Amino acid sequence: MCDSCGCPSAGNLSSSHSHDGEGVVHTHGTAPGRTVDVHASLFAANDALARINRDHFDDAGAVVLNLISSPGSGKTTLLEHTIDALKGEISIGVIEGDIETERDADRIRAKGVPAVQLTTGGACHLDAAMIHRGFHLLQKEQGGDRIDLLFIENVGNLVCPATFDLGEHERVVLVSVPEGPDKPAKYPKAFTSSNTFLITKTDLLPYFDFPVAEATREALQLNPQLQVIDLCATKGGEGFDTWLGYLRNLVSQMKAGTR
Ligand SMILES: Nc1nc2c(ncn2[C@@H]2O[C@H](COP(=O)(O)OP(=O)(O)OP(=O)(O)O)[C@@H](O)[C@H]2O)c(=O)[nH]1
Ligand SMILES: [Mg+2]
Ligand SMILES: [Zn+2]
Ligand SMILES: [Zn+2]
Repeated sequence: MCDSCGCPSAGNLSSSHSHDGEGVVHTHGTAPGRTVDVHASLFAANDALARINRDHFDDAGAVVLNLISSPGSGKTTLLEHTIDALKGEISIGVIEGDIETERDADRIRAKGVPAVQLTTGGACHLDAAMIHRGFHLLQKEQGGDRIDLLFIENVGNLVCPATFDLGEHERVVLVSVPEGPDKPAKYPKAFTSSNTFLITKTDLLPYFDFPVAEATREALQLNPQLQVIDLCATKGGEGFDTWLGYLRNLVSQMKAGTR
């Protein structure tokens, strides 16, 4: 998938070798058994920067969530409605990741919340270095005002973003009802590496074959620690309230120093 970023992908792998997803990638055209450990250092460098990011976030007292999903699962829409619901209560900032355009950051700014748009120019994920830059830009834009809750909206992609630690405190994976219930089984790393699984666009359940209980069961089989919330961002309701409660709880824990 990812020629520009060199993430582990089927195209990089020899079919005769397994791949652990941790950065050991086989080169094209080499004889079976010859491997080049070209990505271990890339991931080690990313992880080192992610630790620095986490220290920055802790020092600033900001809880940071990394949202990952396929394109169009409803990440920005969820943020827009979350901002509306928490305005005046929790100070929010957003770092947006896309391959091109400022559009998602513009949508967030239209809600009166500071946003930094990172455009990757081709790479299909954000990495810790981009977030380090983005966080300092956001702090500058805030002019020293505190951010309690920082959302990172990753590039729409269920594969590469799961492999890059950004230094976030919580990783949230979204699957929308029209995408189908088989995504946990097909894209396991996104679910094994996440804390929370949001099933979005539940207003569309009458029109799609999406057994929520089955998708939840498959996700929990992969990761029993996952918190699963099904919600509709646009119409609100019980699931959306659960999401807001989850965010409020994270912010309270951060302020109390219990996380
Ligand atoms: N019916 C319904 N549509 C929704 C809901 N949430 C988002 N949408 C629609 O889904 C489409 C994509 O929403 P976005 O929020 O832009 O999705 P995204 O995940 O941010 O997309 P990328 O940034 O491109 O990855 C838009 O047309 C939204 O109006 C929902 O709860 N119900
Ligand atoms: Mg978006
Ligand atoms: Zn990538
Ligand atoms: Zn720094």
